[in-house]
Amino acid sequence: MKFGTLYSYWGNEWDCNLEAYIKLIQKVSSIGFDILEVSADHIYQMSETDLQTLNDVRKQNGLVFTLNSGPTKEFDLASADEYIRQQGIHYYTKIIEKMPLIESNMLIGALYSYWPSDFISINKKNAWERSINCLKQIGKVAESLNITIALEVLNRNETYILTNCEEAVEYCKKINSSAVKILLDTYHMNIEEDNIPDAIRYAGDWLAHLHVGENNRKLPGMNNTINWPAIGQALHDIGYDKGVVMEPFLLKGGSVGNAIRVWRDLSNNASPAQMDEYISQSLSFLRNTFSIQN
Ligand SMILES: [Mn+2]
Repeated sequence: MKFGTLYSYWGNEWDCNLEAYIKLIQKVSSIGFDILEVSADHIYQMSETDLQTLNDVRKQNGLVFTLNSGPTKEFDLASADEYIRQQGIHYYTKIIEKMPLIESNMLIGALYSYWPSDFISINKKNAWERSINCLKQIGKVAESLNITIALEVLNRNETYILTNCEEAVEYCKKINSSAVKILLDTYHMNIEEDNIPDAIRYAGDWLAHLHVGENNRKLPGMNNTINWPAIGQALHDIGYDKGVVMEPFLLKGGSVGNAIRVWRDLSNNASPAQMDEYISQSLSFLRNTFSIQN
């Protein structure tokens, strides 16, 4: 397995420019991670020159990138508006076409709609049909470039499209693309699944990416509300050798705190050095826990 973290752990804002990414690459590599999960939208916005610089620094530091998309409503692949769906197809096609420049082969997130859902207009059957048709087209582009799209299963408060592993597998079977798989996230699973390890075993080869976090999105091992050894066992049972990426959110405020609904400090007022120490400990914890097999 390869271990990583989302880029936003140390800050309050989603924004991150090239200079900030370069510092993050160096920090995340020095902590011992294999993966830095970056914003798919930042990659979409960056020039080819900047992407080449980003890729050079990535290579020097021995990391791989995975791309995390939190899609906005203007690119909603489930929209009843044909124009919006076409905009979405165009957007994801552009991102996928840029991914070889940074040698990344994993695009993840709730690409089937937008995030978080406002639940204003809901017809799940129609939303499935529309988004499945769009993802068939995007899947073909991804197939041609050897890129995997891992659709994230969320909880009921953030989407109505995919809220557990079973329906995500059903949805992917309808897309029927070798490039389109699923992403499970322990934070969302803890709300929706009857049994988290069993859901991982049910996903089997459909599982292309795993997000890890405690019940309140603290770092894995910080409060052990999640049964990490049982998850490690389930990952071994399915022969999982792909990404395990933390999505920790400890800081309140800013665009990140507001989007994630962090209304109090969860870091125990940590200094920057303590934030580094927390995530370093969590990485050791996960590596140890997930390396144990029966
Ligand atoms: Mn997630």
